[in-house]
Amino acid sequence: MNSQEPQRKIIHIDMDCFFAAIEIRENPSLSGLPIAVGGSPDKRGVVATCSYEARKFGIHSAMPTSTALRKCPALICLPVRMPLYKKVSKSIQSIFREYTELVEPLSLDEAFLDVTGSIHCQGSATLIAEEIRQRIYTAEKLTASAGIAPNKFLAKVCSDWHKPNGQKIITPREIDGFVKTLPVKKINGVGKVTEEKLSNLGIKTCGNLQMLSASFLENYFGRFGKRLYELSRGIDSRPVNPNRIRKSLSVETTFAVDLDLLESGIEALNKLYEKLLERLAEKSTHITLPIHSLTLKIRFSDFKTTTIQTVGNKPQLKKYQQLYTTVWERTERPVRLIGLGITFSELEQSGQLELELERDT
Ligand code: TTP
Ligand code: MG
Repeated sequence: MNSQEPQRKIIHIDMDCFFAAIEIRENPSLSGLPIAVGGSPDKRGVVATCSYEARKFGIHSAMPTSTALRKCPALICLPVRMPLYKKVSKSIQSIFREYTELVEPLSLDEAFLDVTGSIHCQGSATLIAEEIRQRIYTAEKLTASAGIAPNKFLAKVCSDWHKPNGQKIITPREIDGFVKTLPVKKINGVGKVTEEKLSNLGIKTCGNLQMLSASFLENYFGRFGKRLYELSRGIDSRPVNPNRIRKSLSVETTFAVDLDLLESGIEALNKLYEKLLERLAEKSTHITLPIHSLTLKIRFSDFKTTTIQTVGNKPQLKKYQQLYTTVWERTERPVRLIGLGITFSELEQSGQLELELERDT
């Protein structure tokens, strides 16, 4: 970081069990019970979120509702009421904006705030976070957790630390000691695969990670290696960006019955394509970047997921159909979910050749 710049004060706020907490607020008799909000089990829906009582049974976001019910037969499953959650989201965001213009929402229930120059609470970020959480509670009867740190990475890690209804601060002096014991999986972008790769090298904590040189990490992990080098030292210079530009858009659907014919898959894809066009039209006023590629996601009956992508500067049904046919001919396995996506170019990427990328999860 440039030593001329003032030390930044970043707050990351994250609501506790957001959808579930709202449902409990609306119907307090649900309080203390295992509840899940999401798709219904007979339509093969998944859990969007669940209460802490439900989490004790091992239930989590993205788990099929049918699995969740097996784990906890007493689970109360509620449908998603998006308009209600969006209203609450607007309300909390307007509270954030009373403290700073520099608010970067990450989702309906989560945002970064840069309060470096704030005059509120004598400029104390800790007090600002406390006050904001109190204001949210007063206005919405919902609890939030917060992380306060000199950068986004650490603030986000901290907001999880004393969840629910808690907050944690890391001062600049505490960074070195904090990251030493921080598990590498806490780094955003370190998923199961990277965690295992690192574990094979004997690396479990950011402290361990610091022993690897920048050039080794770059050779081993490519561009992400540089980021690992910095984050393991608690360095993150990304600014809080109040006008974050959308980088992708997608729609997906899980079928009531697996699709085991190419024709039925294409038919479903055609329908989904209409939905994609609608979403694109809805969001068009927020989109400022050109389209760069088209993505097809397929989840098979065994839950294996494949994402395949092709370059394109506008949505084209034919291209999605071709991608689907390619994947189908390769595997011919029953399909449980189809997703269609569009990626916008981050930088100028003109002159690129048609390419296909594939990722299996
Ligand atoms: P999260 O903040 O990840 O989860 P949460 O607020 O429910 O719980 P926590 O206390 O651990 O923060 O996500 C916020 C909301 O976004 C969540 O209530 C539901 C929705 N969501 C989905 O719809 N699908 C998902 O896979 C995830 C992770 C969240
Ligand atoms: Mg949350």
